[in-house]
Amino acid sequence: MSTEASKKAFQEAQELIPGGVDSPVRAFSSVGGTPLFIEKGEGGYLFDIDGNKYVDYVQSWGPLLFGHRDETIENAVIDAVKHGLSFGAPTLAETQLAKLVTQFFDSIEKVRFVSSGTEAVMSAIRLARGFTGRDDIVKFTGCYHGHSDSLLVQAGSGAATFGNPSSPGVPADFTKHTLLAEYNNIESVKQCFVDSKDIACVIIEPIAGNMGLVPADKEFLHQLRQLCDEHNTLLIFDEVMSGFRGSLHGAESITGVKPDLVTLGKVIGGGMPVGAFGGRREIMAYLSPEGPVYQAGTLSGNPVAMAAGYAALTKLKQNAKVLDVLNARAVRLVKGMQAAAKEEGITMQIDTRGSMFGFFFNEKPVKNFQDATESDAELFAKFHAGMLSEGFYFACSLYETGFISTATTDAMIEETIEASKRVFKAIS
Ligand code: KE4
Repeated sequence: MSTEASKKAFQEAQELIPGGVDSPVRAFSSVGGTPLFIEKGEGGYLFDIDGNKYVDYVQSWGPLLFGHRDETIENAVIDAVKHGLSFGAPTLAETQLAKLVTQFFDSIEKVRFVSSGTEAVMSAIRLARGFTGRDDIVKFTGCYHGHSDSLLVQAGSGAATFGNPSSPGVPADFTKHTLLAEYNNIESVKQCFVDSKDIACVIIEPIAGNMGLVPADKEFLHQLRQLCDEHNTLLIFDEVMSGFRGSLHGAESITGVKPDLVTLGKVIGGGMPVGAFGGRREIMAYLSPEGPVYQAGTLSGNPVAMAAGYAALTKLKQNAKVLDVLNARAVRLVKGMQAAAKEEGITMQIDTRGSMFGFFFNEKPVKNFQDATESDAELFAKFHAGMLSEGFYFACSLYETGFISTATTDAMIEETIEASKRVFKAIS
């Protein structure tokens, strides 16, 4: 399999774009090798500019629940484009998508659309601070909520829960209001409420997908809800990745824990740039122009993006069991690969939620970020490279999640398992 054209394209791109990519994870830094430059996608397949074909388990990091070039979504976009690309004025498309989103999520009574998950989370945090009149927020180590300043935080020194910037360019002042807790550890959250009496919100990925796939324990989420209620602190579920991927009606529908605000993205844009945040009517009423908390965006609610998202969610509304079907395939895939790994003496921790799947090369179950960091990253890199050479495109970091789309056939799953047998034999 030649990737000469990608190698040449990557060199050229690096002259003009930092790292040759427009988002860091795409650079293959943690797995090595050259990122593939993609020519096109068709159904469950990606094709690179060298003409190689891959079964796609990344699906643009989640948005493409219906695979590449889904006919319904593509036609909706083409029709929308023929009416114009953008108006900067309200359109019926926004109200239509808002109606669908609020129908799917009980906790979302009103919603605001933006152009990315980062923008959705940044805005939801500002709204929570404005609504409560408090400044501090709590996030969990290992959860990723986009790249807004107050969320680019790493654990502070020692037992202190207050975070430090995880990136240059973020002033310490911008992160001194961000406290860090440990995922699935309610005692660490209680400590935050000791260290601060001014917590506006706790934000969590209820099905974490950015430390690998690590779902929160149901009991932990119930305790989190109770703790937030005791302190009049808002609970924000960041479902930018897990929304419509882990469940159709939100993590609240599988855990029984109702958040105050939810952030969404990816699937709700059908592959086009859409983010959203929504929640209780009384909270959303604080958002400009109805309320005092400012938030805005030139391309927010873009009619072409709304059309793609509406087509995608309408397909979901017509196919309520789709995630059950995709979960069966996800389970088959990870169990098949786990068995293949075991044949070669390799231990693989596996998990799935809906159309999401994850695995770690780790001797023990992964319950938080610390556990995830103890996984074998070197073996992951070898697995990734081996599967790529066999024509299977997995996420290029062990801290990501894999996805099954409606275009990922049973045959593809079986071919993937067979290829993994060859790869595990080669790398063990
Ligand atoms: P975006 O700004 O990338 O649209 O969304 C940020 C975001 C917010 N919240 C969660 C739970 C997310 O997973 C994300 C983005 N996810 C990553 C994949 N792990 C996007 C891929 C990338 O950064 O290129």
